[in-house]
Amino acid sequence: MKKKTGLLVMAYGTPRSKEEIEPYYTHIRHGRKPSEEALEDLTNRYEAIGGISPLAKITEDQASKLESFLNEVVEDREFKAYLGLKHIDPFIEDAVTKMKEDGIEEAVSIVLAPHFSTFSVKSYNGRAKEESEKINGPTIQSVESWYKEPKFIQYWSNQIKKTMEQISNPEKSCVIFSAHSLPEKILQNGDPYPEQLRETAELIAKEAGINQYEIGWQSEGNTPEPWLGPDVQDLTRTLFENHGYTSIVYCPVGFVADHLEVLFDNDYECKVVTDELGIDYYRPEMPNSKPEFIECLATVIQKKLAESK
Ligand code: FEC
Repeated sequence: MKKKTGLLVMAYGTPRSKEEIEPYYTHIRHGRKPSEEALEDLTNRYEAIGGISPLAKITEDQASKLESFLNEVVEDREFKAYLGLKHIDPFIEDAVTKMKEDGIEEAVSIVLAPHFSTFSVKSYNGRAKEESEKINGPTIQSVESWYKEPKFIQYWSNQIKKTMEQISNPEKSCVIFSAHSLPEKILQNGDPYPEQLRETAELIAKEAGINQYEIGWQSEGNTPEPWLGPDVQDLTRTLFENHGYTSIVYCPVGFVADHLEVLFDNDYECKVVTDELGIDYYRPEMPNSKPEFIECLATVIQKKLAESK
């Protein structure tokens, strides 16, 4: 008999309509309503990428394809996927409750973000475990990070190689690997986030055979405290001034889907800078639910489950 296994897929979440932008933003701000001005600014950014983000659909697709793939390749388990979101329903807690209602006793969880940080993955996993303990729910084995999974490295190195073929003088190009910035205070407690991004970048660069690459941070929050830098836009200017690069290849490897932080912060904001400098902008395709990425996530899950055998 196959062992029924809950597959808890956790992700950031996004508003599914214009009306949901305010409650979503309020949740991100820990319950504090955004000002009219901040709300308008965010609404305008969603407008600029087509009204709402494609993220909701992509996340659902990633979860259901991962469930199907795992059910094809793992013989002794029957996986059922549950989507648990950080800032909008179905929340992480809802997913854990649903697993319990469905009689799931054992689950494995993964966050759709490769790098661990106390701000992100730790809080996703913590919320899932806390809810499960509260309701005497399923035991959850949580993947903590998967930033150096060879299939993930392979995905991005293939994308970079493909992009480089489109560039007429690749020797004058530079790749920027980036992730979402976080407040600098995370460093005080030795958060591994920046080091993990550096490792991802080194592994991809090696596999893709590129020497000119840098690490940047993007999408920083609107607060007075210092955030991890350099910001990708500032970095673009510095690289141009110091090296005269004629094209920049943006690889937002801290994200796994087309969403606001990529479609606006990279494809619009970074492109404004490259246009101003008169250089070329490239941004390889995001993993979304491409088969090779689903296979990558499945491998990460299988490795996690093998640890407890
Ligand atoms: O709707 C979409 O298409 C985009 C969804 C989205 C993703 C995402 C990923 C990450 N964030 C991370 C950290 C922070 C911190 C703050 C923060 C703020 C926002 C705001 C929006 C937003 N984030 Fe996000 N993030 C996405 C969307 N994020 C909208 C609010 C407006 C703005 O600042 O732009 C600051 C919160 C605060 O004030 O306390 C910190 C991290 C990730 C990547 C890991 C993950 O996916 O969990 C880290 C997708």
